[in-house]
Amino acid sequence: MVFATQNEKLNQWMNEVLQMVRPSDIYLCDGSKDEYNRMIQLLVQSGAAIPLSTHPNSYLFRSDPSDVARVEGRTYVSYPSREEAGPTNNWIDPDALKKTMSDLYDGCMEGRTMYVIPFCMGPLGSPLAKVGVEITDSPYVVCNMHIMTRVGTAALEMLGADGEFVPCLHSIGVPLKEGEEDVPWPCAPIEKKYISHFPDERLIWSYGSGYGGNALLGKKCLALRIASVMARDEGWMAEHMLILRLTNPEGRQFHVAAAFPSACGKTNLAMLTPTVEGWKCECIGDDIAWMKIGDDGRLYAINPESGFFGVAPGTSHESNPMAMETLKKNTIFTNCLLTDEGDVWWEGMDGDTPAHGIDWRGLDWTPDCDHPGAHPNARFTSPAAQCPIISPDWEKPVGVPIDVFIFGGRRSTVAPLVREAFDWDHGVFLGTTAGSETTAANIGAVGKLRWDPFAMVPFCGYNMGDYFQHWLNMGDRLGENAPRIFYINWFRKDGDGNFLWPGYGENSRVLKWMCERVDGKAEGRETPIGILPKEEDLDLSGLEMPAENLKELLWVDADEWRAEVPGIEEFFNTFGDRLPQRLRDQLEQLRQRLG
Ligand code: GTP
Ligand code: SPV
Ligand code: MN
Repeated sequence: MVFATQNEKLNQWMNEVLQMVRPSDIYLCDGSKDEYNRMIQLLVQSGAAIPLSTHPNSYLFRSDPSDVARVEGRTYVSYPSREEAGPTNNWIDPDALKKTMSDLYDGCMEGRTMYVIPFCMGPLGSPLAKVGVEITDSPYVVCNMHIMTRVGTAALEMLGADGEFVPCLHSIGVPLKEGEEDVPWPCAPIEKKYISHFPDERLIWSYGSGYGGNALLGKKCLALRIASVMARDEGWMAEHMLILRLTNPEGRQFHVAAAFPSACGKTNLAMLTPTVEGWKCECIGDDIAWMKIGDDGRLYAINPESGFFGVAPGTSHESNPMAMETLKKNTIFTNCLLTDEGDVWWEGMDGDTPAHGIDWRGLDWTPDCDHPGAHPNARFTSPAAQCPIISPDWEKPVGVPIDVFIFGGRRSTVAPLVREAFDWDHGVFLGTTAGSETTAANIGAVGKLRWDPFAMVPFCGYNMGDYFQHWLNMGDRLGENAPRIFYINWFRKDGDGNFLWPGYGENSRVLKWMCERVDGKAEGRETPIGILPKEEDLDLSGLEMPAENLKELLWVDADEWRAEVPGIEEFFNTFGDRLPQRLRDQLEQLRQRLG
């Protein structure tokens, strides 16, 4: 052992890994700026990082074309019994999976440095925070973890001599033999990639990918898949949700947590610039919420992360000015286009399209190329503290009290702009039956409608039938203090394929209606699928929108909804007797309301 920490369990685990992966060097991260800069310099020298002339202390990386997004097809939740993983997760028996992966890990860090990254998810000292330790052979991962989590000495201090941590083992899976040349983005072929979770042991093993949620193990692996299991066992919630604070013209604050599937608008909503007069938005988090019932019986949320790993394409001064400000400096860009001026560019950015650039694959690109210059899942990694509208309370250890939950997804038809659930059980039913068209955030087909309950299908670490029950249980415990539940769809399209709703900052109009509902100031209109705003309930002042668009956005077509019911029933049946009866009852009630 080259070094040891105060924590015996950690020392033991580091030793085990060391013997298995056999690196040429080992390094314990302290989390300092100096360490970050040294690591980046290493990456610049190797050619993996390209310094940008337009953004101070910012760098562009290009991944291998096979390693551009999460790989849900290679992501496993491993329990002794398949039943515990449930129908929405890939499953391999833990002994078999460990055997396969141990063989892959055997000597996998030869010729490389093994970095040990102690990190904290959640504000340091928060009663909701959890410590993890990631071991990786990717300096790119180290730099990203520096931004996305609280890395280093402070996390080790929190861990102390006998604290608990989640061990997160990561390797890109490309040992370097003596004299062998490295490539800018080493990774293993798809069939050797494994993103594995052993929830009973609170253990994560990831192999073969260097990208995003496959490799930054504090994010989806720890803060969602493993944390969802801890949350079930300990009586709290770990959700794929943004957190924001709205303040109305009278100064009353509302806290909103919203779950949309990947690349469906969380970062955009979290940094909303309201277009309705007098309303203010502050950002608390853009991807993950950990929530616990406080002493006053209300539900309090923290953001376990400290940075944004945001989708670049579509981000502009027009759509998300606060994100554009956030990423001006100290940012890592991955798979964007490099302009001839040394700037980054992506599709959907405002201003002129560059006449020439180097695309995300490293090839010459001009606007008449038949492929995008930036990969559709190109991302920026930026410190949350740099967001101009980050809430002064974003690191408050106890979190913020949630008033409103929003579920939603990307559906070009059927689902209206917004509706409110009749009550908690109906809200859980809406979350359970969330459907969305797939996006580039996962490797696979894009634009295919799939069920994505609570936007958690890729991220729930146990049988989702039990997860639905956990939601019902939380509602029972919260009672009168439970947040109100809404369901939105910003993505409904007209016959020509144009979005009917302008979206982005204009979404504040919908949020305003929700807050008025919470305050008992807006009446609404009962329909079989929930409470919708009457046309005049939405504040549309200053918005130019054809009247027929609004009609269509708030239209509930009973025939279309009746046609949804058998699909829901079929989906429910995949959970067998793990599906709570209360949700079957909800489906029956919907059927009856539809007549
Ligand atoms: P993950 O980081 O993958 O979890 O995604 P996310 O949910 O944070 O999605 P994000 O906010 O990055 O949005 C992804 C895409 O949706 C971008 O291309 C946005 O431009 C687009 N988008 C976001 N909000 C809206 C909206 O209100 N209307 C429309 N039409 N598009 C939107
Ligand atoms: C998502 O896909 O939901 C993301 C990006 O937030 S990743 O970190 O790659 O999972
Ligand atoms: Mn996400």
